[in-house]
Amino acid sequence: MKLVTCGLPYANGKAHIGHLRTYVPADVYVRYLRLMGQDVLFICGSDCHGTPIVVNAEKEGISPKELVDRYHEHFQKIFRELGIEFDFYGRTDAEYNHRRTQEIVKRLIENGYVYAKEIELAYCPKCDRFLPDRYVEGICPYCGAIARGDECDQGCGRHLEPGEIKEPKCKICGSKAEFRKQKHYFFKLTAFKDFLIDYLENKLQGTENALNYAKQWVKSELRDWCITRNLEWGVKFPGENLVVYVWVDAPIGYISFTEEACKRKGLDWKEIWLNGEISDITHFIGLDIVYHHCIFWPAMLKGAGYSLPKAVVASGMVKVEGKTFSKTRGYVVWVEDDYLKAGFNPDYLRYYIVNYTSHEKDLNFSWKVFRDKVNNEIIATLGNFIYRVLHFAWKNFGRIEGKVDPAVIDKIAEIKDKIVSAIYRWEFKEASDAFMELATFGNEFFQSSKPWDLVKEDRDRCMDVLASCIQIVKALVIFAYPVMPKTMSKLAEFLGLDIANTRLEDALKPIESIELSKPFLPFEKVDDKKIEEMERAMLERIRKAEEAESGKKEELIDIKEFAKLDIRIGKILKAERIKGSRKLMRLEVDVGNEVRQIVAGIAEVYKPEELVGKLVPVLVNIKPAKLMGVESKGMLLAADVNGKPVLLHPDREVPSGSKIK
Ligand code: B3M
Ligand code: ZN
Repeated sequence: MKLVTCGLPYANGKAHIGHLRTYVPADVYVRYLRLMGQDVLFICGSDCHGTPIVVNAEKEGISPKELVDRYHEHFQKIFRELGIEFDFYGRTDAEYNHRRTQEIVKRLIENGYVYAKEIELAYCPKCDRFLPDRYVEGICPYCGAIARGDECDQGCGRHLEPGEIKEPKCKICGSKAEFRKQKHYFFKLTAFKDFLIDYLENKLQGTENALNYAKQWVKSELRDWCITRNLEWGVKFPGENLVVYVWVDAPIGYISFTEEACKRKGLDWKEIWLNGEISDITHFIGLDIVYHHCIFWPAMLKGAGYSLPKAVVASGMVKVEGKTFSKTRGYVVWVEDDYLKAGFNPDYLRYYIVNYTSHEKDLNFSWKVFRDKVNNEIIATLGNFIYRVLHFAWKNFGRIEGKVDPAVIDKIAEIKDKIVSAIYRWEFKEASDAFMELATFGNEFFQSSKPWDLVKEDRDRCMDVLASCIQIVKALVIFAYPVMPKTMSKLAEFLGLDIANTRLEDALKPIESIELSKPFLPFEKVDDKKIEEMERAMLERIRKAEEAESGKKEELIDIKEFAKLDIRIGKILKAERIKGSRKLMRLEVDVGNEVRQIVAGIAEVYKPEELVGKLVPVLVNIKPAKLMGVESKGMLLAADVNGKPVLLHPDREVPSGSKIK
């Protein structure tokens, strides 16, 4: 038995095209394997724990469970509609996953791979709580970008350990967090270095993108992982008032879901997960969670004595209309609200995802490309051939009994081999290009055989040509079924083919005799108006997102807030450069009732001698700061012209200390 899994979606928001980028190819893979006669178990489930879920539930004023229930339903519905058929779709907050997680954590403790350590954690004094993961925002200690507590998501992408983040702020109330000590538990990832190097270099298979990243990381930066968190929602860590980190119980879902699936099918899950060193397990994931699957997860399995996965297949990232995928900026395609509600055939999107580019590369979704791929490839090449053949044969004969051209069988065999080879290399584009090649071959065969002439001149010969063409149709239905299951199963039914019990090699078995009824058009064209509508909706969303973004920056304030600024006209009495700084100037400024020392970043533009005697506006009630070790009590106001300051002066002589209102 082979196990195929997909990364578990967080039950935290709706399904979008980024999810499908992993789930569709995985489903296609499983369907092809089954057509090759393999026994496959295909599982997935909702990832129900972690701070994003707790934070979002809190925002909506509902319980985490209520939030999770909602999106768990949603994902199941989306998968059903897109023909992504898991044998079992579980959830990580279910009893079976709590049980398996606790069992594995206990084993890791028994085996000496977990230790306690006192660490300094971000703590919000105002909310009176510790701030795990996404409860805290601050600065990445590695690259200086703004980062979340557990991940530098906008900068270098590194995983951040609790306590690592700099300048932490509470995400709930916005106050400055402090650091407090608390005992937490760590998984000794560093103890697995040699094991991981060997596993990654000699045993693990999968796409190059995943393997290459993992090999680099394991050599450069392996650190022990803190596996406990201060939360209520999650799987309890034995003997403590803590839960395990979501990345502990989420992958363990792969095991507990297998158990549940096997229970229902009368199979033994241990044959997969407790079956010697490497087991026939393939994980389909997104490129952003390679570290978790190629490093953390195998170490955990090894430490607890479970079998290891055989392959990790990582899909490239998604772009939308050429721009980096982003939900907040509007560059997203929501599966339900954008795609399904518009009434498009789900098979079109499946084909697009699989056929746009190789699995490892970035996929760009564009509505115009979508239209072209549907109209020029699916319909013009594949659909047309199928319909033309079936319609012609039905209209002129009804029953087809003829001799299939051996060259046609050879071509089908060649295409079948191409598909098999591509699938074993996770090259889904190659597999789908192969059946399109067969459709092109079919079109040419039909065209050059001129059955419309033969039907008048030589009906037997015409019958043979049609038998060959229908043979190609049958092969196409079988070969394209994994990519377009909805349409192809309808066509299979039309041909009297039991697709659930069909094998790829059945495409080679000559059809002896077939009785046809009136065929249907397998595909519907995508029209330009509809595409324009989709584009307009997307642009509108992007515009709104931009507006919301700039609205945030240009927040309106009232006069009371402005009145808090104490801005006065000051007279510069003295100016000198600060040693060691190109930009900074030390000024002595008379602001009316006192002379202030102010440091201003104007030395690149102004000379000290041209400043003395000048009148300038100064913000006097700004908190004092030290710049290059020199205290500054006040801020000079200036116009910013391409990053360079231009000083402002009153229109006529005014007394220093004049207030600006
Ligand atoms: N829930 C989703 C992600 O980070 C995360 C995957 C878990 S797989 C065990 O893409
Ligand atoms: Zn960073």
